[in-house]
Amino acid sequence: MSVSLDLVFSSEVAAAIAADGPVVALESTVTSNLGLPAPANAEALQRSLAAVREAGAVPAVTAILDGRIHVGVDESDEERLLGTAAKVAERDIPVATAQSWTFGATTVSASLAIAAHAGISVFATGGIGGVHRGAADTFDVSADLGAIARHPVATISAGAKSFLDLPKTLEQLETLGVPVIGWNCDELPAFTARTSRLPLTHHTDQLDTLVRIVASQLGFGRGLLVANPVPADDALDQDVHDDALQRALAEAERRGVSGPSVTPLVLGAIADASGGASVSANLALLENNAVVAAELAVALQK
Ligand code: PSU
Ligand code: MN
Repeated sequence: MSVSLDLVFSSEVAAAIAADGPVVALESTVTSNLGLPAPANAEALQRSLAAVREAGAVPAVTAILDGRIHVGVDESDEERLLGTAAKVAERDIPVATAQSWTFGATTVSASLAIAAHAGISVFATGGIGGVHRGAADTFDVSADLGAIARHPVATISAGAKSFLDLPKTLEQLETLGVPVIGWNCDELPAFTARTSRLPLTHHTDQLDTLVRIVASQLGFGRGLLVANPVPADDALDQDVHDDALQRALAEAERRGVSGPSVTPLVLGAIADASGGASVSANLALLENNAVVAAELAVALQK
């Protein structure tokens, strides 16, 4: 048994990498049954793919399909990305491949591990995982944070998911040595809200500055977070959000969920409690992050 990783590239991604062209990695949890409800999941996928292509880059959705690690998914397999999945964080990848999981949906941490291995420098998602509320007791801190620190890939997100403990998430990112760069903002965005009111140490609105920051950090073999707020017109009304969040957290507690099940359950409960308003904000921020990621990938390549 040789020790090596077998990556399956879509034809589009293989061609882009061979030509040293711009590529943007995307996760597959958000479009699976663990992420957005149908048919918003299909819309999220198509809007993200189109946004990356329109900005001149090639999208590389990462996923485990029939036990193989895909970097970019050919159109004939796109439908599978909307189906029932097992959640695959970075540590689950070797098991998902060895046991030939039908559809392992990659989280941020798994996508970053795969992107780094494939030589892709930019990754877009919606909102990263982070330190959960109550983490002082549960120790529940998303593997996303360590993966962002460790892998030489720039992550573009609308900050971290709003149901997390955002001050502790920022502290943890600092501890891990992750630069958090506000893109056109100087406070940490809160996923479907434009701001958490938590100030960021670093920000820029200049693409050439962002490119130099990313190139420098990736040069150290490490990653960083680019925090890109949801477009103002698409942000979820703050009162609707806060009310939905309270109900979602109560639901999670009542159901007694823990571990990897927390994020999908709370996001689903916020969608229900906000009458679907969180879903349209989620679609807009995913697309917006894909655009910025593609612009960054194109500029990095120059
Ligand atoms: N978006 C969703 N549902 C999810 C996630 C995103 O609608 O489950 C995923 C992301 O892929 C993120 C992960 O990386 O949740 C974080 O999960 P955890 O808190 O278990 O680390
Ligand atoms: Mn967790």
